[in-house]
Amino acid sequence: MSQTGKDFRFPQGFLWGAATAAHQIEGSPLADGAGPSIWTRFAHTPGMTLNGDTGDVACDHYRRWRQDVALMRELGLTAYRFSVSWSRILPEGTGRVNQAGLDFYSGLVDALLENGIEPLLTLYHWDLPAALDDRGGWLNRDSADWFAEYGSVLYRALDGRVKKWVTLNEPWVVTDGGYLHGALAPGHRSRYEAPIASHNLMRAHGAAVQAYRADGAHQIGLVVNIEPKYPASDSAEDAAAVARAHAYMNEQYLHPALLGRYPERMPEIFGDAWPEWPQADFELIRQPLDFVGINYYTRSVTRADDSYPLKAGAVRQPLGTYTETGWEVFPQGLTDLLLWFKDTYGDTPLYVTENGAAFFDPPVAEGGRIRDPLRIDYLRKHLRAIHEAIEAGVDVRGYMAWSLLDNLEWSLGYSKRFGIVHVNYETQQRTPKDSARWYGRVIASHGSSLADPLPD
Ligand code: GBH
Repeated sequence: MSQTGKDFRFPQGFLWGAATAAHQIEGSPLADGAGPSIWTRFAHTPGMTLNGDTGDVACDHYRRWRQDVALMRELGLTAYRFSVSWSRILPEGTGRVNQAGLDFYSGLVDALLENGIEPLLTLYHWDLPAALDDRGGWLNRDSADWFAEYGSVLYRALDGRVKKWVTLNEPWVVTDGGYLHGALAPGHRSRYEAPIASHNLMRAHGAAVQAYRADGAHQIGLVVNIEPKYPASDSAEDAAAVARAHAYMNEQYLHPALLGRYPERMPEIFGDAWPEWPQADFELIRQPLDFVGINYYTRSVTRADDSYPLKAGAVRQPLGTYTETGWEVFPQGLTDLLLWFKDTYGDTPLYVTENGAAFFDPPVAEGGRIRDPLRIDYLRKHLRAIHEAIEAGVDVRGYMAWSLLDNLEWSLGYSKRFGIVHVNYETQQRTPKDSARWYGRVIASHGSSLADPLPD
C-alpha cells in the first residue's frame, strides 16, 4: 500500500502522453517544398522575438523524429500530441498539395503506431501559411473554407491511422496574442480585429469538423486554454472583473462551440468593436464534438483595473509559488475548472492536452542526470488534481505533459524550458530529466505511484 493510503490508479485506457507543436520543435521550415508560415516570417522580422530566436533549427525534429519516437517509447508514453505545419502540406495555404510534407507526417504516424503510441494530431497550432496571411489571414471570412480544405487533405491521407484529431490549439492565444496585443504572429494590435479573428477561427473550427464528418470516421475535438479566475477581494468591482475575464478567456470559444452563442458579456468587453454576427454562423460553429482538450497552466486572481480592453488584471500572490514564466502554480484550479466544465457544458469527454512548467534546470550532471524536482512536484500535483476530478465524476481520458522536449517558446525564444527531456541546442542531444523518468514510472503504475513521496 502507498504512503498516503490513497489509490491514485487512473481509469482503464487512460492515455499518458506528452505534447509538442510543429513550429516549436521541427526546424527546417522551408524543407522539401514547404511554404513559409507567419511564424517563420514573424521570427525573421527584427525585434519580434527574444534574442532574434527563430524556428529555423529548433529541436531539429524534422530530421531527428525517429530518435524522438524511440525516446517516447523508452519513457513508456502511450500517446503523443503533435501539430502539423499547414504550409508543409499546402505551401500556398490552399490548392497545390506538397506530397513531401504529407510523407513526413505519414512516416511519423507510422512510427508512433509501430511503437504502440497513439497519435493526437492538431491541425492548427498557430503557424498559418504566410500566403494566407497575405490574403487577410483569420480576418478573411474565406479562412473557414481554407481550413476545411487543409483538414480534408489530411483526413484523407491519415484518418484511420490517426484516430484523434484536434482542429485548433487555443484560439484565445491566437487572437489575444496575434490580433489584440501583437506579441505573437502576425503581430497586430487592434480591438476591432480581435473579435473578427476569433469568430473566423471558430467558423474554421466548425467547417473543419463538418469536413471531418464527410471524410473521417473517428474523433475530432477542440483544444482551449482555460484559467479559473478568482476575485482579488469581495468588492463588486472585482466580481465584475472576474466575470469579464472568465467570459473573455474561458467562455468566448467554448460557448459558441458547445452552446452556439457568445457569452453575454462580450459587448461589455469590446464596446463598439463587438460586431453583430449572422445567426447562420453559429450553426456552422456549433458542431457535435467527440471531445474537448483543455490546456491548463495556472489560475488568475483578478481585480478591476484600467487595462485595455478587459479592465481586469492579475494580482500576484505574495505566498504563491511561481514558475519561470511568472505563472502561479495552482493545481486546485485544474480540479475546479474540470468540475466547472462538466457543470456548464455537460459530459463531453475531456483530455488535458497540455500541462507543465518552465523552470531553470541545472546543467547535465555526471552520469547524464538532470534534477528537476520542481517540475516533478508540479506534474505530480496536477495529476493528483485530475484524479480528484475523475473521482468526482468528470470524464477525463488522458493527460499530455507540455512538453516532450525543451523547445522554442514562441516570442520568448529558447529562454524557457518546458521539456521533460532536456535539449542541448548546440549538439541537439536529448537527455531525459528526472521528471521524464518519474513520469515513466507513473505511467507504468497507471498512476498508483502518485501516492509515493517526491523522489530524491
Ligand atoms: C501553451 O499556451 C501553448 O499551446 C504552447 O505552445 C506553449 O509553448 C505553452 O503553452 C507554454 O507557454 O501571464 O499569468 O496572465 C499557453 C497559454 C495563456 C498560459 C496565458 C498562460 C497567462 C498567464 N497561456 N496564460 S498570466
